[in-house]
Amino acid sequence: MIKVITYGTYDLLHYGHVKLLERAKALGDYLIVGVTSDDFDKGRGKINVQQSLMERIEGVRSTGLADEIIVEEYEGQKIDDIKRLSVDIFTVGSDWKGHFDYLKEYCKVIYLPRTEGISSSELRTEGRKTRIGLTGESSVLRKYYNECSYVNGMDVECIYTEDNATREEYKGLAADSYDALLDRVDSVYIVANPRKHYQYIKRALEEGKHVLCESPITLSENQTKELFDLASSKNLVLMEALKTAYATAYSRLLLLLKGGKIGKVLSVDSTCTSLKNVDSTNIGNTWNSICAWGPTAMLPIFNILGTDYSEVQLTSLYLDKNQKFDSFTKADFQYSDAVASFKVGKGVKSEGELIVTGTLGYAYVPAPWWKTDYFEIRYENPSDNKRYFYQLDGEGIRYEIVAFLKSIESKKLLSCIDENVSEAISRVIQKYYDGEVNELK
Ligand code: C2G
Repeated sequence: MIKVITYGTYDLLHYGHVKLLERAKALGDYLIVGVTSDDFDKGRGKINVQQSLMERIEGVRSTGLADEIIVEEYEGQKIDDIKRLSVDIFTVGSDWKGHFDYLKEYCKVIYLPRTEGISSSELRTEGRKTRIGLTGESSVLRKYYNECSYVNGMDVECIYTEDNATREEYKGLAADSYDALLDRVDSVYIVANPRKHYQYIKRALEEGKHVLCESPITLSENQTKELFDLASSKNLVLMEALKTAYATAYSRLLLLLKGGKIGKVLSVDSTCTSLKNVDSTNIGNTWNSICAWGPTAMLPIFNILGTDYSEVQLTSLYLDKNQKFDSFTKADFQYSDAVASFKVGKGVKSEGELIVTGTLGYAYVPAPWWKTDYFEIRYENPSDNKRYFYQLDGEGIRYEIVAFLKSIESKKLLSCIDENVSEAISRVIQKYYDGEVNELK
């Protein structure tokens, strides 16, 4: 009996896939099809897969061509499978020509003709296409511009910025005003000065546009609530942009903690600082510490302990008190059964780590924890410690844009940040702006 094996994602199964499977089957007597797991695809940069693993397996099964279906989960697995399943022929489409020649040591390798004119990427783009406009003055805008290019269906239509250098850089895309930008798009990404967020978001929602807005959404809890209500009444997506929430390492850490890996959590302590020059001549337009870093630093606190704290105390060092520019803020949260703290700074430096203290052990995420691909769970006995590594592409921004696009498409909020977390972030920031702060002199 000749055993043949082939692999693929098989997203939105189409004629090209079926043809390939038919040709593969014809090479032997028994066909094994390896369907890629979501993690495996993410690891090789295929972040845009639309169907779940189960749906994709079902697609392959429905062709009736596979005698056996397996899941491809890790790099190097093909060699293991070929040996374990006594495979005679490995085959794949000609788009991979030469790529799998290393398998010739274990079995015959055949590249089959690929069907031209059809692909999952085209099908994905057909079903979902949104024209997005980017607005704001921060250099983060550039990162979003670049990351959108990795997401099929998310086309940057235009950019509105008051920053001359950025406008010059994206001359061909520049819109003359925010309203002109809204006229040309279905959705908007906002990274303007946080004081402007409320007006910008409201205007976009009133115009029927979906919104992805950098954290904090607004500087007041009520305004944030009001905007979420407005979005939901108009069936629009309003999503807080906080890339860390989309980093695989971070979301896996949350799952492990929920599963009791370190016992009961007693304390969450996060630090985020940057030493970037703060332009003291343009302080009004510069993001202060609490806005630039506060939301990121609060994210693990609210994700792990919830938003129902009984008290929070803020202590700040001001660079310019009139303009409410803090170069450093420390917050201490009191919960009924736990505590938490964060330290944020601009023009101040500390170790940017995240530590979660539990009754059995602790989680340690090294600096810069907000864009890490790695963490450790540590115990009293170091030989029990475990290290966890994950893939991180585009600092998480890419996955966030995919979630935004999928939310628009499915008309269901697929944000990793619950509304109550966004509201709690705004609540703490409001406290800061209301001046309920101990001041360091
Ligand atoms: N294919 C084809 N014609 C098309 C599209 C795809 O013949 N128009 C083939 C591919 O060459 C591949 C199979 O169909 O052999 C599955 O394609 P994908 O789902 O795109 O999977 P791919 O990323 O090619 O995965 O480990 C994974 C494998 O290396 C291949």
